[in-house]
Amino acid sequence: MQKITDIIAREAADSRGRPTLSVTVVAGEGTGTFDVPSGASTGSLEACELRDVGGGVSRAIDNVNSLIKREIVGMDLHDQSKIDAKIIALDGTVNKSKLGGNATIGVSIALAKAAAKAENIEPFEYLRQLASIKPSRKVPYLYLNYINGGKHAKSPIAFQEHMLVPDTESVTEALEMAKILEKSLYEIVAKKYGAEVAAEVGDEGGYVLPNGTYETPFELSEQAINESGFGGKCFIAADIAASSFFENGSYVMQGKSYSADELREIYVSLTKKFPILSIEDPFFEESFEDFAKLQKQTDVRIVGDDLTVTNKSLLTRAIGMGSIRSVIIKPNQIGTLSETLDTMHEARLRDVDCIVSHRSGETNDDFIADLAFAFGCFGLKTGSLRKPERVIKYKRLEKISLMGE
Ligand code: 2PG
Ligand code: MG
Repeated sequence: MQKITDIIAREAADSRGRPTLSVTVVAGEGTGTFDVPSGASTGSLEACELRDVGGGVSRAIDNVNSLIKREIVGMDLHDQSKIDAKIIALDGTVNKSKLGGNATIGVSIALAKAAAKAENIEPFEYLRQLASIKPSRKVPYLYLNYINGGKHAKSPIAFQEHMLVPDTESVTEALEMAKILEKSLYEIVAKKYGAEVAAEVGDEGGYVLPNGTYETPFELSEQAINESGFGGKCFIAADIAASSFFENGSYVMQGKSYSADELREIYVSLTKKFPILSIEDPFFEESFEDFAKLQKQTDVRIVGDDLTVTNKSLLTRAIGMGSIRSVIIKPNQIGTLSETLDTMHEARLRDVDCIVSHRSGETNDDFIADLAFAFGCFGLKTGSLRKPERVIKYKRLEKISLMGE
């Protein structure tokens, strides 16, 4: 037994410059820190991110430094599930609104990192001791977000993310391809919109288009793939984040209203035109049936994010209704590592693939790369190579994918 001797939360800044928590768990030689990320297009059933009236996180920090610390200090560092259960009980709400999901996930992941350190193993190795989850791939696909829209950029493009997904099992090769694709996309955007526009960077490091239709990002992505010589070797993936433009029962893009059926037709036509691997959150977050209708009509994998918020019961519902073939995994959506692993386990039992994801407000923490690699997840979605807090995660994935080779 290795007793936890201290837990400390401090204030840090995320990639948008907003306050967030940095939580450290200490147990002798084992010290682990997790810097908590923060979403912008959040699902309404996500774990609550506790913020002060002015947007700070002092209440969440106090909860770690007093309430949680009081309960957890003295417990065994390796009792991840017991400690998470204790935190859940201490919170006592359905959405971690008492302690704050940002406080609880901070402690929960810092704990796992400290335990890995104490054992002198990598976090991905420790994660494999905590759960056994059926792999989808040897190494996750890189979901590189190169054109930002929706709530992540000042752009009329309603769809939030347009990603390039190199079709390879080598992270090194995928990153090499990404650099070439990025250069080519830069030239395409600069030629079409000017160098100033090409220099702009959205929340996740993507280009920000000043005009165009919902089809434009797909056209530019395909052009970049072809001009880079990667035709047939690189997919396109999209996160629509449709809840962000759902108004009074319809979807409003650039002043025009669309019904769910009309939007579905748009997706089907896009999948026929472009090499699309997956479409995330194509409809409002409560529209399980619309997701299912689309999934029935296409071979392209439909992905739940705001729909499922890393919550096992919502995932079970989505699977039962045939709404999705893949699910986004974001630990801070549910608030503890044990619940995250439980949801991932359930997904793989039912043959749904997991795509581990960052948040639009990120930190330099690279834990999600370990999470995606540990269980051979289908994908790691963490922005573009144009922002350092995203690059860190891809580089970590590359490093651990090469260990033992
Ligand atoms: C998403 C995420 C990450 P946010 O919708 O998938 O890309 O965005 O963190 O703003 O919820
Ligand atoms: Mg999403």
